[in-house]
Amino acid sequence: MADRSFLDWPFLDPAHRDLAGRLEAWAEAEVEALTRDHGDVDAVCRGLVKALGAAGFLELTVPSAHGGSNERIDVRSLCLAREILGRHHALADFAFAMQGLGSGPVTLFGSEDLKARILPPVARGEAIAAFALTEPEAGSDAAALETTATREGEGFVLNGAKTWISNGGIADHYVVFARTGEAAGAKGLSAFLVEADAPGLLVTERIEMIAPHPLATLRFADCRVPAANRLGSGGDGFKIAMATLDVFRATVGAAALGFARRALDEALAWSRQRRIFGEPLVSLQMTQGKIADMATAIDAAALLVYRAAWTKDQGAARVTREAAMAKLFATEEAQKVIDQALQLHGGEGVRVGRKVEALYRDIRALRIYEGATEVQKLVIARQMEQT
Ligand code: COS
Repeated sequence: MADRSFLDWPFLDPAHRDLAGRLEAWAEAEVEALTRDHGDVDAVCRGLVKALGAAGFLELTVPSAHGGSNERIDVRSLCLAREILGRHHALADFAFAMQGLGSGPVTLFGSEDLKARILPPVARGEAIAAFALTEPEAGSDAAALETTATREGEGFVLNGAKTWISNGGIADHYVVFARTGEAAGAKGLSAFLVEADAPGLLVTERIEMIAPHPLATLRFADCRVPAANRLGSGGDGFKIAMATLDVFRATVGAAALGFARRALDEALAWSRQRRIFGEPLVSLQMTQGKIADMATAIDAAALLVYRAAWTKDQGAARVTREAAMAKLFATEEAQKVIDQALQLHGGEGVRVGRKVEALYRDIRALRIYEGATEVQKLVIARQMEQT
């Protein structure tokens, strides 16, 4: 059982401890069966969204005015949920997280009508959400995106391509960022809610990953979107994307933390029962050194993650620096922790089907998506220049 002493830290309230207990019990009972069949990753993710919705946990991803559990999205709850679900299975974390990221721009910047229409089904697990920012030629440099949205009559017409879109192909709607041209660069973008069945929206490629999850390339070919589906004002798109990422980046760190805690658990269990040179592997000082490094990295990452989440929950307008630090450190350290856990397993660590082997693949994308490690460093350095 993973260390739970962090639940007593002052960053968390009794409601968080209650949530952790309920979600842990649910995950223990449900996640294994829900993730067993890996032949059809789309079906697994649909099933997870449905089950998480039915159990009420997706209510954490939207505000209470629209079917959620807290008045404002509580970032500490999102982090706890991602950490716990991630410790059980990467896809359980993925299914949960995308409901938040995919609907986050609507929560933060949508009109009342759009929120009332979009958010309750997301919270019930009856609609699957997605966030479409990245393009073939605009990843880390998000402001370079080229998809266009042109005003035509009562709406907008979208043309262009998006790629690496999580939930692409199974989502019911996408928040799409496009160039509307109010100004050059970052100031000329807008955000739109696009229904998956909008004519002109095509899924052109499904992308296979080292740790599979639904992922696609989308094409917009004269795709018409009603003006009422625009989030915020024209030209606000980049700020909407960045403000949404401010909320969700710390939660990526939390997912990494969940993976790392699981790796440490696996390493401890293995090294207690594996005998080497006539004694348990865990008795070797070299093993103890690894375990100490892993446990310390995990606590340090947890402190950064819950510091960022707490700061946002206290009402900070921006947590750009805190969230970037949490994501950067927690994902990088989780990679090292998992690598150490795998190393302790010896040959068994690279056997397909071993949990550490899956974690080794699961963690890799987290150092890249929602702002690669190098982007987080850029963001942190820029923030330091402003202090
Ligand atoms: N919240 C609100 N506004 C923000 C913001 C934030 N976190 N970050 C930037 N902005 C605003 C800035 O304040 C600026 O507006 P003003 O000139 O009015 O102040 C505007 O947005 C442009 O910001 P900036 O000049 O920093 O833009 P850059 O193009 O230089 O941004 C980075 C560079 C690398 C920080 C940005 O492109 C980025 O985060 N890239 C990674 C994208 C990403 O995470 N992709 C993954 C997609 S999800 S899988």
